[in-house]
Amino acid sequence: MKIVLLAGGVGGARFTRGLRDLGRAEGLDLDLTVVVNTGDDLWLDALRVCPDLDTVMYTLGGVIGDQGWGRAGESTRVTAELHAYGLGWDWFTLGDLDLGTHVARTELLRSGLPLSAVTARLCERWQPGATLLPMSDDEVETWVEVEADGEVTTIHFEEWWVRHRAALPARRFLQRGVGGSRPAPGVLEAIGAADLVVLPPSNPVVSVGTILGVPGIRDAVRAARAPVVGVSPIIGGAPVRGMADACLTAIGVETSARAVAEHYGARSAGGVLDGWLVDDADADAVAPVRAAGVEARALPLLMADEATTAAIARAALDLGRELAASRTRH
Ligand code: FO1
Repeated sequence: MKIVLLAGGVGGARFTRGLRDLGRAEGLDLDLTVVVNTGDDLWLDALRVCPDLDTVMYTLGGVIGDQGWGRAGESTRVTAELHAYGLGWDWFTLGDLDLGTHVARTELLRSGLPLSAVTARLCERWQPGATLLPMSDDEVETWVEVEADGEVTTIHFEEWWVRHRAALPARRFLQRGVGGSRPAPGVLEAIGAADLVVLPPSNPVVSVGTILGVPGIRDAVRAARAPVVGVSPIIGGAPVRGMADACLTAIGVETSARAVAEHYGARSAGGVLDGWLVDDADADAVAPVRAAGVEARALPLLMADEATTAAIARAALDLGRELAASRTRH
């Protein structure tokens, strides 16, 4: 069964790990492709840093740090040296092991390889059990237009997210370079060949939204023969982690499981969704989401442990199967 996931960082990575492990545990023949957001990417200390690609790669490779990014068992001697020279961002930690990845990636990029080939090369070491594809080989960066001291400026997403903890009200998100960007090789083909497309509980604005903003990807998802099932990143009116609420507010979307489903839109009404999973706390969203043309189910969505995560992955597979069956009946 070919499954394509459009993922950002922690939520998307953890869900994908749960789906992979469910497949292994139950002997399901899952062929997973993760199309990963690269809008968080940045040049720092002359190195290309790809936060979401690394979070997915490290999580599936079993070496993710406890905080959900970077490496387990990390040290920060090199970054301390860089800060001593007044280089880098003193509020953004590049661990020593993590720097190994950034140096390797930058070397491979400078040798002329596209990001998709570099990602495949790095994954040879980590054996993630899924194919990782950047959404594009072209540089696309999310910048945030903010107003500080009465002055409007734009800062890189990571500065807004990490330095300011998304506390500076975002006026707009700008995906620099997205207009001329193309889907990375294999992205459109994977979506077209999929038996199921999943929007895991990643940030709907700056992760999934950025992926869908690459010319061609939204249309490919809308045209997919596979059902498209999303998992709400909002439980009980709040994001599970991160600051997706600050992002949703910035684009005028209410922070609720229902509003995010409506933001993605029903495929039958010009959007991308056929199915939507909400937490039991948001069971009251099921009826209105169904009324909007998206089949919905309520179940525990907090990925607190492997068993719960597996149950959510199972629910996504089941809903996808039901949607596929109902579509063939029409
Ligand atoms: N997040 C933080 O809150 N503080 C950091 O110092 C930090 C460093 C960092 C380094 C590499 C990397 O891949 C991710 C890092 N992150 C850090 C997380 C990052 O902000 C998120 O992974 C995504 O960009 C948002 O989903």
